[in-house]
Amino acid sequence: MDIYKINLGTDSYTVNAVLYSSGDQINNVVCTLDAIISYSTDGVAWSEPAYRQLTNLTARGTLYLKIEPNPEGEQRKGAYVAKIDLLKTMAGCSYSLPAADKQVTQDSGSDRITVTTAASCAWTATSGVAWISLASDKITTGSGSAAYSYDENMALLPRRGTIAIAGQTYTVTQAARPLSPDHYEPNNTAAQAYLLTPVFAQNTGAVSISPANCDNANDMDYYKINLGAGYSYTVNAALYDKRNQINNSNYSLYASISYSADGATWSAEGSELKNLSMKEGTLYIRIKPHDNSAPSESYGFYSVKIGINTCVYSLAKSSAEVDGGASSATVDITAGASCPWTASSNAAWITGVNPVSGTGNAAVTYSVAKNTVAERQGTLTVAGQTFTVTQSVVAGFETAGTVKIYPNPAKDFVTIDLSSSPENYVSLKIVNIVGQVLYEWENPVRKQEVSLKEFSSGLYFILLRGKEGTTVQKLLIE
Ligand SMILES: [Ca+2]
Repeated sequence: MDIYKINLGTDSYTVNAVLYSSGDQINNVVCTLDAIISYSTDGVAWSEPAYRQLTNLTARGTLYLKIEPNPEGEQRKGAYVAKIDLLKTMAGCSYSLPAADKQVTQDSGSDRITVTTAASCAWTATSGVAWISLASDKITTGSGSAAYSYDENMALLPRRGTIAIAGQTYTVTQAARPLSPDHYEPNNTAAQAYLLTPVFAQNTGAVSISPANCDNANDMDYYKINLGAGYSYTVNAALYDKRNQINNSNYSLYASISYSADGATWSAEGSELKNLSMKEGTLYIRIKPHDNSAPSESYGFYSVKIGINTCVYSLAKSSAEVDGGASSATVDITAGASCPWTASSNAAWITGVNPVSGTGNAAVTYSVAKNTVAERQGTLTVAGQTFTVTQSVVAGFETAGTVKIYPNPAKDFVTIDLSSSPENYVSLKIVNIVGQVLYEWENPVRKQEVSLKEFSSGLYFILLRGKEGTTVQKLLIE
């Protein structure tokens, strides 16, 4: 628990403290703690706790405020915000307000409260509930008015909120939302599914279902979206209901959502649709009561917010040229944040593709093996596109691809095998690093074992002279 104190001195103050906690927001800060607030004038005896507001306390001396987790709350740790208004009591000030009980409809709206007082008399207004917001928290001096707005009531019961204003309590009563079949009805089967038409801006589409309801425990609501040909899609749907409120809403239905690509086979029921990968065709969405035997939450209002990304994938380039040595390289994918892709090699010499799948922008790494034979091409399939790798042959002395020389490094002898080489060579020479010829074989064919007993250890070159030129292979003698 957190205890704060304010030293007020000998003057008398009117104090209003507003607590923002879970489900409640101030300036787009989402407070996560389910909290209560109480006060004390001596730090020993505490008031009954309030969930939202301490209204129009009269205090002097030291005022203590205590904020602690609601012992019956679901979120017993987290963040909160409290705002405290202190207004010095001014002798001779009286404030007159209109009739203190305002009736409003279930829809959102706004109004203002007029306060009449003497020119030197100050006053403030604070809301006691999350669904009523004051336009300003400034102190007004003299007559004036306090503008406020209220959210729509999505529940089947009326609700009552208070505004502490000029030392008085003003009450706003908001009507219940009558439960009758919503404007999407009849949509009780897949065949009757209500066609939603998302509005697209570039690659992102959005559509909302609101206000909607299950008007009885057996009401199932079907919707559909046509996804055009030529693209793949990622679909997300947030379901707002009794367990997942948004912006101080008070939906009363506890709902579940599922989807189908054919209107017949349905996914498991859940609380949202997350990153569905869809092809062209019809996406069906179904909302129904989570538990149709649960009294009080098996019917009522909900809303759904659907976002669709048309997945377009591009690669930074469509091909790469690499040299003959073993190496690694990357290819950059550009894709929407939730758009899934895969990457794989179509060539045995291109390996180590990493990562092999992902979503959104990424760099995919691949490795190529050393190429001693001839220039070659292979492909990767990355995000559905073909990426071509052209690899040259290793340069220099390692080009005698079809000539087998083993062991290498060699010790007492080396076997030179030309039997699988298509070329007829003129000569084969073993030379040391200064070019001295230490072994020569005229018109070499098939296979020869060469004794290395006379060779000291070190690096040598095997020169194979053919009709087109000379190739070189290194030989290491241990
Ligand atoms: Ca319905």
